[in-house]
Amino acid sequence: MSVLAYLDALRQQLGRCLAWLIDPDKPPTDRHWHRLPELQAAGLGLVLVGGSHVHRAPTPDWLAQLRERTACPVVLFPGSGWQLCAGADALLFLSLISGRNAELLIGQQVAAAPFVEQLQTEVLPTGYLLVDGGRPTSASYLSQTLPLPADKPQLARYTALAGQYLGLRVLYLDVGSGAARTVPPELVAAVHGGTDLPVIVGGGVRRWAEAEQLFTAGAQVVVIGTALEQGFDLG
Ligand code: 1GP
Repeated sequence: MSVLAYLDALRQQLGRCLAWLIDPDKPPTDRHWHRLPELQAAGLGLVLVGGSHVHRAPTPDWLAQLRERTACPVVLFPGSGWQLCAGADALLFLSLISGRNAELLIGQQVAAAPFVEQLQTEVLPTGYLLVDGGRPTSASYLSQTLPLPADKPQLARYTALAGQYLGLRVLYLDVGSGAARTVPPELVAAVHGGTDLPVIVGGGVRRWAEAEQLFTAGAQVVVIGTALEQGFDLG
């Protein structure tokens, strides 16, 4: 099954899964691998690799090891074209549709297209919506874009709907890594209820209860990165 078919099936069947975001600058250690069974029992369904501010691209060897150890699809989440690497199951081909920075809407995508063509990896056309998470993050600073206001769920919904009309197949709502708060569940609900696309939500999730709220609001995938580096509490 393709990763897109998997995400579409989650959307249609009201399914949900956790995604573990791995920063290639901080590859997993034994401490993380020991927690893998627990994460899998909690519904780990995807492993994302990448980020907006990383210094090291993944390597094909490293991705191969990851695929051997997890059994979940390994999906690239590249903050820029130089993070592209062969050997993943799929690639989130991102366009920052909440912003008005032409480079991140279409410019870098044009530059990356010849490399993506060579990867022979499933491409997931993904609308990336940066939402205000209470303080500037690497994603907001580096993208030089204004995040969507967290208290304007309809604005987020219409942004997502425009992405759907443009042909995007996946939505990623993000407050950015290490944000002070998560995407508000009301905003997730507006986007989920107002579009037909699978919704990935990430940024600032530190407790299981927060992930549960986002799932209940309509997220198909909740991403956890920083908190897993620091010992996310699944209890
Ligand atoms: C960031 O959505 C991801 O792009 C995950 O954020 O590191 O805060 O979990 P955290």
